[in-house]
Amino acid sequence: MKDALTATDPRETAFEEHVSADGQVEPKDWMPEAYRKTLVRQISQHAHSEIIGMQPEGNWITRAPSLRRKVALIAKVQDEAGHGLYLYSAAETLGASRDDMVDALLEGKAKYSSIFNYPTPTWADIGAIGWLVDGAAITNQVPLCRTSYGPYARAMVRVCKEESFHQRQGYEIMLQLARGTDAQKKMAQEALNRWWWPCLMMFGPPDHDSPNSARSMAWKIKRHSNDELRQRFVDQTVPQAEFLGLSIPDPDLKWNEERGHYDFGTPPWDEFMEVVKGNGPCNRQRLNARRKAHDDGAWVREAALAHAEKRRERAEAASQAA
Ligand code: BYC
Repeated sequence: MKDALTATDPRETAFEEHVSADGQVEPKDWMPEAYRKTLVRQISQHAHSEIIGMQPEGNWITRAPSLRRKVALIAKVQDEAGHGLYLYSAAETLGASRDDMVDALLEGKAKYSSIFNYPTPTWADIGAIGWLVDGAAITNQVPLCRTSYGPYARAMVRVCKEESFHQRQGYEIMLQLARGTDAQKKMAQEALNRWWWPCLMMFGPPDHDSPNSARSMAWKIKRHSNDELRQRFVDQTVPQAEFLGLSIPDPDLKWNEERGHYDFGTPPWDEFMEVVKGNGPCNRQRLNARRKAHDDGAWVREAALAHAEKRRERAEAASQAA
């Protein structure tokens, strides 16, 4: 990959200047191949995360404790399917094929967010996902509304609006449990204990171990580094946990007056590496469920193709008759 400073192709120089001046890039604009590839990588991983991310919560739809909770959860999981579809479409504007992206996921070759490989043993886990996982997703995705690639930025605007409803429904579940019986409060605390560190690791490896960050930030695909966003998440979440009366499971968590931020402990990065390699608690289960859903949906794809073919034939016959 050519570095921005040594770019000699005038189109590349113009591209770098455009992006540096906060210009947006649209599908038909010229772009360096490495920029296109980086975007396809990030956007397709993001799409896969939304699609796999339906599973940990989807398996609670039949067990939601009231009709109101069930309706909200169904809507949330449907929103995630929609987010996956906008994102696959955004990647398609870069020339990526949807079939190739889906095959890569089903074959276990594509990455998706580590967070969705953890189990949801209790109803409080659904609260914790909404509060923490969607909270982390918002922290990461609000800056992506200003990412340099137009279709990705526009998809993020709608995604973030929906994520903020998801986050509030999760926090409301936690609030109710935290103000409930001792057993409910214990369930909420245990869910927070399970999700805290995996959520901090959602932001990706530390900056010094993040091979893609420097290039993606120079191209304004990423607007903030992994560590900056992780810190922002900790700073905004600690007061929310205090309001719930729950404790964050980190003995090193402490307000640092001088920095104006919370200091916090080191996430278990060995665990992160294992989860990303496919050895997390639920990786196999998640991929198998996705493969089964894909196979079960074969008839829908066939029916849609047959319908499209019929419409094409009818339109052709009508144009010949005219
Ligand atoms: N899990 O150089 P780095 C959601 C990979 S959806 C797995 O820092 P980058 C939600 C990374 O891909 C959540 N892998 O990478 C959905 C790279 O591998 P490759 C998803 C991870 O791209 C439903 C390698 O590690 N959000 O929130 O500069 C319900 C080195 O990392 C992870 C997005 O996708 C991880 N956590 O930065 C509720 C947002 N972290 O490709 C919620 C968009 C890193 O070199 N994506 N890796 O083999 C991003 O902002 C960036 O891609 C990341 C990583 C910050 C995630």
